[in-house]
Amino acid sequence: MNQVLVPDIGDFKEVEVIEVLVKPGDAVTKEQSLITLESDKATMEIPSPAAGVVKELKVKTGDKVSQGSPILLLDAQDEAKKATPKAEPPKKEEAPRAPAAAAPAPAPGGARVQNVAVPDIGDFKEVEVIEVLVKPGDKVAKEQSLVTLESDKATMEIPSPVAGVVKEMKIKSGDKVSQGSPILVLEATEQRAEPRPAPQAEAPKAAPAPASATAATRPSASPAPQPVPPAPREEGGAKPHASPSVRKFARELGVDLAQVQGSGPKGRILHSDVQGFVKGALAGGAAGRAAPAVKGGMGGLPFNLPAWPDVDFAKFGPIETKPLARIQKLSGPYLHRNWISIPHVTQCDDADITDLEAFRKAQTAETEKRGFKLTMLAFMIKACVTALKQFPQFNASLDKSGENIIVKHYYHIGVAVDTPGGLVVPVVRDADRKGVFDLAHELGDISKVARDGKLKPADLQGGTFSISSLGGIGGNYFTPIINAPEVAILGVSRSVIRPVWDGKSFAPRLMLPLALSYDHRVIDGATAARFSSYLVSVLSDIRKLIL
Ligand code: CAO
Repeated sequence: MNQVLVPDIGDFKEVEVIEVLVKPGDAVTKEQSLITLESDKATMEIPSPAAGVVKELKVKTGDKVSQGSPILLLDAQDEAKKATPKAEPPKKEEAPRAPAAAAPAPAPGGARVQNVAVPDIGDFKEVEVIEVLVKPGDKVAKEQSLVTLESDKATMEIPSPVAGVVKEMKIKSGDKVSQGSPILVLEATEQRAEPRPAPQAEAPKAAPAPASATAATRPSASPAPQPVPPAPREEGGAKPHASPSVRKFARELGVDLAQVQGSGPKGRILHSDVQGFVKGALAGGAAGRAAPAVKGGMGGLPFNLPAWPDVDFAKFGPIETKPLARIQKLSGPYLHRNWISIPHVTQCDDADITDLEAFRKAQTAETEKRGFKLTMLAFMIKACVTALKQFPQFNASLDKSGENIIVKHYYHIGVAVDTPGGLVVPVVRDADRKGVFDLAHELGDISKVARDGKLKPADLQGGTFSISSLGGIGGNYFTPIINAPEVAILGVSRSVIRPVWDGKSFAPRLMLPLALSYDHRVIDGATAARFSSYLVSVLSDIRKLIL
C-alpha cells in the first residue's frame, strides 16, 4: 500500500484542496489527477505516482495541504509498488531549486540591473514560451507575471522577482526554455531582497523533507513558478484553461471560469475573455431590468448558475469522445450568446401553398431545362421580402446602445445551409431586386459553394433577415435561433396535405408549417402575428408577390 503525498509544490504552503477527483474504490492510472490545489497564485493538479486502486482518502475539499501532506492510500499495481512514488518530494540535493538569476550589477542612478532567468520549474525542460506579457520600457511590479510557459502537462507564469523597468527581452513567443534560461533584463526600482533560504530548507510542516542545510538557496530574484492545469481535458467537464493571474482575476470578480469562452491559444482563457464575460453578463442583467442593452463580447452564462455537470459517462456504459466540427466550435458561442441574450418568441402558422406548389411544379420543367432547381425556398425568400417591406421593423437591428433601431432599406436574406462541416448562413443579396428564377439559381450556387466549404467571410455578412428551411428533411415546426444582429428568423418545415375547412366542407390543402422567431425587445407579439399572417396570405395567393 502506497501513501501518496503532496509532492514538491514550490513555495506554496497551506494550499486549499478545491477538488477531490477520485474516491475509494476508483482505479486510477499513473499520472491521473487525484486532487486540485489552489492558492491565490497557482492552481495545480496532483497526479497519481502509479496505477492502482484508491483505498482511502486522506483529504477532502477545503482542507489545507503542504508538501508532504498525505493525499490518499493507493493499492498500487505490483510493478508500481516497487517504484518510488513520484508524488514524494524530490531530494533537494538532486533538485536544487536555486534559479539562475545573474548577480545584479549597479546601474546609473543607483538602480540595479539584473538578469531574470527561468527559475526551478521542476521536471520541465525545453518548455515553450506561449506568451510574453511585458516589453522593454514596461514598469513591472514585484510578482507581476512576465511570461507564460506551457508544456503538455502544465502552464506556468513566471513572476518578476522585484519591481522595476524592463530593459531588454531575452526571449520571444515560441522559444523553448529550461531552468536558468534568461528571460529579460530588469532595472530594479526597489531594493532587491536578500537571498533567503530555499523553501525546502524551511522544512515544510508535514513534509518528510530531506532538506539539508547545504541545500541551495533560492534568491527571491526567482519566485516559484505558478503551475496551472494544462489544456482542457477532452472528456467530461473540461477544466478551464487559464493562467493563475487570470484565475485570480476571475475569482475576484466572482466569475466561474467554466462558463468563459477562451480565445487564446488552445482555447486558453485570457484576461480580456473574463472582462468580455463580465461585460456580457452586465449587459444581460441590464436588459433584464429595464431598457434593452445589447453589447459586444461573447457574453456567457449569467452568474450563479450551477456548474456544468461533470459526469464520468464511462461509468454507465461504453463511450467515444469526438471533437466538435470546426464550424460548430466557431458558431457555438454565437448561437449561445444569441440564445441567452435575445428574448425569443416563436410565432407559428400554416400557409396554404396548394396553388403555389402547383405553380412551382408547372415551372420546374422550364427551370430544369435551364439547369437549376426551382424549390419552394426561392418563393419563400420573395414572400419574406414582400412581408419585410410591409413590416420594416423586421428588417432592422438594435444599435450597440440598445436604445435605437436601425431599419435597413436593403434586403439581404440569410439562408441556413446544412453542410458536412456544420451549419452556415450565406446571404443572398438584394433579394428584392431579383426574380424567383434568379433567386433559385443563386440558391443552388450558394448552397453548393457552402457544402464545398468555399464560402468567403463576405458571403456570410450583411444579412437583414434569415430563413432556415428544413422542409426538404421533414418535421413540423421548430424554434429557430435569431441570427444577431438581425431581429427575426423564419423556420420553414415540410409541407403536408391536411383537411382544411373552407366554410362548407373539408378540402385537402397543402399546408406549409412556418415558425417565426423574433426579438421581443424590438417586435411586439401583435406585430409578429400580423407579419406572420401577412406572409401566410402572400404564400397562399402569390399574386400578392407582385404587388
Ligand atoms: N416542404 C416539402 N418539401 C420541400 C420543402 C418543404 N417546405 N422544401 C423543400 N422541399 C423538397 C424540395 O422540393 C426537394 O424535393 P425534390 O428532391 O423532390 O426536388 C427536396 O425537398 C430537397 O430540397 P433541397 O433541400 O435540395 O432544397 P431547398 O431549396 O428546400 O433547401 C437548403 C436548400 C440549402 C436550404 C437546404 O438544402 C438545407 O441545407 N437545409 C437545411 C437548413 C438547416 O440546417 N437549418 C437548420 C438551422 S437550425 O440548426
